Parts: sequence; C-alpha cells; structure tokens
Amino acid sequence: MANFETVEVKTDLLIVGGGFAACGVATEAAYWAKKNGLKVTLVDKAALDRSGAVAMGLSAINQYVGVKDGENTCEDYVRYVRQDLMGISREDLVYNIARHVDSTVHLFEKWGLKIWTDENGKYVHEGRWQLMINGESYKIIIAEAAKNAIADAGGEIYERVFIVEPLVDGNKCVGAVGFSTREEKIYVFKAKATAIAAGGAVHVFRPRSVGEGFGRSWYPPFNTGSSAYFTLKAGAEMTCQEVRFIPVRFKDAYGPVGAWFLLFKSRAVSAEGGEYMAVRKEELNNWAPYGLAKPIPANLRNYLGMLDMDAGLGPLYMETDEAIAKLADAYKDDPKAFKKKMKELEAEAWEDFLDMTISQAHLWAAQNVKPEEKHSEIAACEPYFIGSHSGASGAWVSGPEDMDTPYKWGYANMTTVEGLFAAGDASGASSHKFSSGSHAEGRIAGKAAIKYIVEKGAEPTIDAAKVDAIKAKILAPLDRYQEFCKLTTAPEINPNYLLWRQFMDRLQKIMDEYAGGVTAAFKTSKANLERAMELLAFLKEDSEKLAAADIYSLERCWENVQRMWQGEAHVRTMLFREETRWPGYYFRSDTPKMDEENWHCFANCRWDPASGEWEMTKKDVWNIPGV
Ligand code: SFD
Ligand code: AMP
Repeated sequence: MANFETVEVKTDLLIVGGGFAACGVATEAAYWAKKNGLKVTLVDKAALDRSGAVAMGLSAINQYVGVKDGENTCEDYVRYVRQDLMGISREDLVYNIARHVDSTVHLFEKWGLKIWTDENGKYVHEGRWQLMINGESYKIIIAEAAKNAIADAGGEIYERVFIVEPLVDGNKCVGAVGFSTREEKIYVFKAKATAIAAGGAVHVFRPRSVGEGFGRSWYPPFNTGSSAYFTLKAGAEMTCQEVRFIPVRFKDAYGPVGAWFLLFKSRAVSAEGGEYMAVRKEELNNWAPYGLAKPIPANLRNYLGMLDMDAGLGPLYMETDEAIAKLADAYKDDPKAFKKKMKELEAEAWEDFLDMTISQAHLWAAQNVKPEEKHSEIAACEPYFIGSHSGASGAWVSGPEDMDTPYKWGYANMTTVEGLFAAGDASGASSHKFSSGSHAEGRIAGKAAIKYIVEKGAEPTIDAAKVDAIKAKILAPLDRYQEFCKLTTAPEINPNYLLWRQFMDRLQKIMDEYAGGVTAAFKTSKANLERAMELLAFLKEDSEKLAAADIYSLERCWENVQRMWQGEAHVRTMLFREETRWPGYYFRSDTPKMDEENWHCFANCRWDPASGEWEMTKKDVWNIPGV
C-alpha cells in the first residue's frame, strides 16, 4: 500500500465541507459547542475563503423573506417553493429555513457584506425574494465569520483535505476518512456527530463546454457529488434524486440571467423574434395547476424555450439592448441624464458577471458583445445536482422539532442515519434556499447536532480493521498505477487500468446519451434508462481498475467515483418515477404527462450498506395546514 502517513483527529462534531451551508453549521455549532465544552472540526477539500459555488462571488442574495418590513410571510415562501417545484417540496423544511433566513442575511450585513440600499435606506430588490449585493468578496466574508467562530471555540479547520468515505457503526455515522490533496497523508476523523455539507455535483453529465472550454460550467467543477456519495454510503435515505437542475444561462460562459429577467425586465426570444413565454403560452395548460400559476416554474420556463429549439427556431437570445433602451427611455428628453443612465446600466450589466461569472465578461469582450447594442445568446445548460437552487436532490432529513410535521425522527436536519446531519445542497426537497438559505439551514443543523451530542453523543466505536480497509481502498489507484504503468510505453494506454479522465468521459457519455443530457435534448425513456443502468454496471466494475500516478489524479479518481454514484441514484429514480413532472429538466418520452394521482409524492431511494441493494419508496407530500 502507498506509504501515506495516517493522521487521526478526534472531535465531537465534524463538519464536511466549507461552503455556505458548512459555514452556517460552523458559526452556530461553535457557539453552542463553546458553552458545552465540545470540539468542532471542519474539513474542506479547498480553502474556505474561495471554496464552493460562491468562490467567484455572487451578485444577489436570492432568498430574503423580509418579514420585518412586512413584505412577505414565511407562508408566502412555502407557496412559492411548492409552485416552482410542481408541488413536490418538504414544506416543513422550507418553512424552517424561511423563518431563519432573514436573520442570517442581517448577520451577513453585520459581518461586512454590502447589500444595496435605496435613497430611503431600504434594500434594493432584484425580484420579490432577491437582494442586490456587492458580492465579489461574499465568500471571504462568510468564511471569515465561520473561521472566527471555530477559533473562538477552540476548534480546528483542515483545508485541502478531500473526504471520501463515511465511517459507520451500524446505522450511526462516527466520522469520515479522506486524504490531503497536497501531502502524502490520509486523515481519519472520529466524531460523535457529523454534518455533511459538501455541495452538489457537476460533470456527471457531459457538459456543453468540451475541448478548449472544458472545466467551464455553470456549477463549480470542484463540487463532485461528495455529499450524495457520503450520505448514500452511510446508508441514508435520499430524496428527489431525479430532480436535476438545468439553468438557462448566457451560452458558453454560463452568465446568470436572473438580473436580466427580474431587474432589467428583459425578454428572451427565438431567432425568429418570437418571445417563447408568450408564443407558447398555451402549452402551460398541460401542466396545470402549476403551469397556470405565477411565477411560472423554472422548468416550465426552460421547457417553452426548449420547444423553440426542437422546432429549429434557435438560437435563443436575451434582448439586452432592448431592455437597456427601455430602462433609459425615461431619460430621453435630457441628453446628459440619458448618457449617465446608459453608463450606469452598462456598468450594472458587466458587474453582474464580474461579481460571479467572470468568464462571461471575458466571452462578451472576446466576441465584441456590447449588451446595449446587441442581443446575446442564451441556452439551457447541462444538468446539475443542486438541491439548494431550483433542483431538489439530497438526503431525506428530519423536520423541525417544534413543528407538527409527519417527517420527524429526532433532531432537525438529521438524516435517517444517526448522528449524520445534512444541509445546503446535501439536504433534499427544500429547494430555493440559495446562498442565504443554505447558511440558515447550516445554522439549524449545527445547533441540532450539538444538541444531539449533548443529549446522546457517545464516544464513537470504530472498528480498526474497517478503517484499514477504507484506507487501502482509497489508496489502491496509486498502487495499481505503480504496479502496471511500466508494462506499456504510453502509461495512459494500459490493459490493466483506466485513468480518471477515461472513466469520467465514459460516465458523461452514458448520462448524456441515455439519461437525458444535452445531446438527447433532455429526453429519456424507460428503455434508455435501463440501457444506462446496464452500462453503469460495467462502469462500476471498472471503477475497481482506476489508477492514479499522483495525489492530484487520486483526487480526480474519487471525485468521479462519487459522480458515478450520484448518476446511478439519478437514473434509478427517473426510472422509478413513471411520469414527466418537470419538463424542461427532463422529459420521459414514454410517460409524457404529469400524473397527479399516482406521482404527487416524493420518490426516495436508499442503498443498503449491508446487502448492497437499492430500495425505492414513495413518500406522501404533506402541505402545511392552511397554507
Ligand atoms: O442566481 C468538500 N447560487 C446563488 N445563490 C444566491 O443566493 N445568489 C445568487 O446569485 C446565486 N447564483 C449562483 C449560485 C450558485 C452558482 C454555482 C452560481 C450562481 C454560478 C446558489 C448558492 O451558491 C448555493 O445555493 C450555495 O452555495 C449552496 O451551499 P452549499 O454549502 O451546499 O455548497 P457550496 O457553497 O458549493 O459548498 C460546498 C463545499 O464543500 C466542499 N467540498 N469538502 C471536503 N471533502 C469533499 N469531498 C468535498 N467536496 C466538496 C467545497 O470545497 C465547498 O467548500 S445565481 O446566479 O444562480
Ligand atoms: P438565476 O440567475 O436564473 O439563478 O435567477 C436568480 C433568481 O431569480 C432565482 O431565484 C430564480 O428563480 C429567479 N428568476 C430568474 N428568472 C426568473 C423569471 N423569468 N421569473 C421569475 N423568477 C426568475
């Protein structure tokens, strides 16, 4: 076995991940841990200041309820999420996040985040729920607060340690094993409770950006399905694994559209000039009641554009020039004021990208796009797994303790595995939490995890033989490479192993062609999904033959094994749900209609660590009474 040093870390609470949810867990848990003399340890595969989806920053806070200003109620937010997810959401979780999210946003402001305010000192809204921010340093500010909280409570932070496997004792999570991405060290974390918050997944599907564009995607390439893998391997029940998210974005550099639709009130049109949301309005009747209520769900907005693409009416365009002209029109009688307004709108248009998707600004510059002069191409991205945005995939977690919810088995946000908590993209069916709601949910999970430790946290029982087996399994690709690499003159061509890139390309091809990726125009069917399962079984066998020349490649190997598990959970759940509920995310051609009678429910799955078998179950949707 490769000669790595083993570092053992004992802690009370282990936090896996360093993004928005993990920072929320850390901030809250450290406070309660200090009061109770407990230790909190956080481990991130990257560096907290710039890790996760918010690495580049963001230009808006997408969840703010605004209760103090009487703008909205938490019940309004529950209705909004129910509508956007076509009726399938865990309303207890959504409500719990909604009632905590405003205080999280106020904390962000206290920590130094600049939220735009108007001349009356009120927050500037992008849309009903969204606030505009100067967000280039958003992640640094939120990470700083988490780091301070952990330091103040005497905890520890490990950066650049990639977590692979959970440590389990029966149906209890007792820690995690991972390795340093810089040094020859393997880490064994032993914990009384663990919070998983390692984001969602990208590159499970073949991206649009291949070749020279590879690595560019809307979702950050460094979130690779670690949360789904971790919870699945621990034996946790998962939910909404079929609910992938496909955002519409500016094409090829994935610049967000929210500010264009909501703030600039822009239209999106086909090459013929028809606004698909108007031209194809009739189609929405087929998806009643959700298609007929406002706001129209994100997947249906996508779908209407996709119908134009299928009809050969592409490319699709965002009418940026028209939107800017309309906004400046009010100043047309005063040339000086008009010029000033135009400059301001141009600056906002560029800043929207420079705050969070810098490469879109590069692409605009490279292709001579001036948003005030010329419209710009938009397209549906490849599918992503991001339970915190408009997708919903994640672990099935226990509801809030003070609510009369049918989904409750103990501590808030605990998965069905004892001592394992999940938040952000790692927890499912509570969409539209975004950055602020993920942090709020992290705080909820962090507080509950400390309560669990205080009330029930026993010293973890850890089987040394199991730990040794996990270590050997993690390092096996390095050993395999050393054993066989000299047998061929070109080390990347070898009958005894495959490298991560070959493995990932195969996974992406399977998912793209059979499971409704870009190439298949987001369509799939029972027959295609069954074929995907056959091919995934071969891929799983071949995962035992992955080889890595160095630590960098070892990380890539495990990232792609994790993606494969996310892909398998996805294919199995799309097969299970015999209807099309979210056209625009995926379309099952053999069951092309929504079936409220049989499928107005959650589709859950669980991989049983003892038998290696998958179980699929339906769970009822519960609506908060009176909401
Ligand atoms: O609108 C391991 N999001 C937006 N939210 C907003 O509030 N406003 C916006 O303007 C947003 N936009 C946006 C958004 C996302 C993306 C990708 C873009 C634009 C381009 C959504 C939020 O970003 C999202 O909801 C939260 O970040 C979710 O939080 P969380 O904690 O679930 O995920 P994370 O922040 O990505 O953090 C993941 C962490 O896990 C680490 N990690 N650590 C150890 N071991 C492993 N194996 C690990 N695998 C991953 C990561 O390093 C990271 O620290 S808009 O344009 O759409
Ligand atoms: P996006 O940039 O697409 O991630 O959008 C940012 C926020 O605006 C999210 O909360 C979206 O759900 C919302 N949003 C984007 N476009 C629209 C639209 N056309 N109608 C309603 N809400 C939208």
